Amino acid sequence: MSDHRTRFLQLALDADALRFGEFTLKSGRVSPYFFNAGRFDSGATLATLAACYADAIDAAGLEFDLLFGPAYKGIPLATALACEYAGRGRDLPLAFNRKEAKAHGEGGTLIGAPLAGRRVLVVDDVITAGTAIREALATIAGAGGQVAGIVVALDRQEIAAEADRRSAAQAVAAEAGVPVLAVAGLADLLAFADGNEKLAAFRAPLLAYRARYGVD
Ligand code: OMP
Repeated sequence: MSDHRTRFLQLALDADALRFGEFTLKSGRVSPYFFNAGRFDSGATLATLAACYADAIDAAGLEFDLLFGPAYKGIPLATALACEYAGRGRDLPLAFNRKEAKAHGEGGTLIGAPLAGRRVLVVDDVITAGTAIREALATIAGAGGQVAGIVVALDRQEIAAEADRRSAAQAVAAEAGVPVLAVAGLADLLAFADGNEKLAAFRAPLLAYRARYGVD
């Protein structure tokens, strides 16, 4: 497993961003694990996380010229990533949206650098069925941006529906014609759990969940 995957999974465990038990997802599925990116709640954890994102993006060789963080969880993630790239000598424009349009002041739902004519990299926390990502793609298209790719910390690698055995990430990538990258996926989590005594008890429920909802 590549270094940024292991670093990310260890960080997520240490920050309690990755938890095991019984969780009902947005899709209604009951999952034995949950990833809560809201737990990356300090400067140091966000900086470490951003370095993992940047390593995953650079390893994929993706080309883009603006970072977009969908509200809400994508906002600190894209911001931290912009700071990480600045530290690596690349000053990238940054934009994000608000969920409720503002009727006064500057108005609208978009904040930050203009998207028009730019190759946009969407930075979000997790992809399950792809609903949140599809909303972000519509926002970017509406603002005249060109989506260059999507990066999430965790790809849960789940089928979107019984009729379509592709993962949501695969379906979104095909629809949008751009890569969907992840720092780590469920397969990496299982490999990580293999060598980790504390996670040994969670392996069986994770495998059962993957057998039910995971990509083939
Ligand atoms: P999709 O829109 O189905 O891709 O799910 C992404 C959203 O699900 C995230 O933005 C979260 O609101 C939520 N979520 C998590 O945060 N962590 C998980 O491990 C799973 C989910 C989820 O509900 O599927």
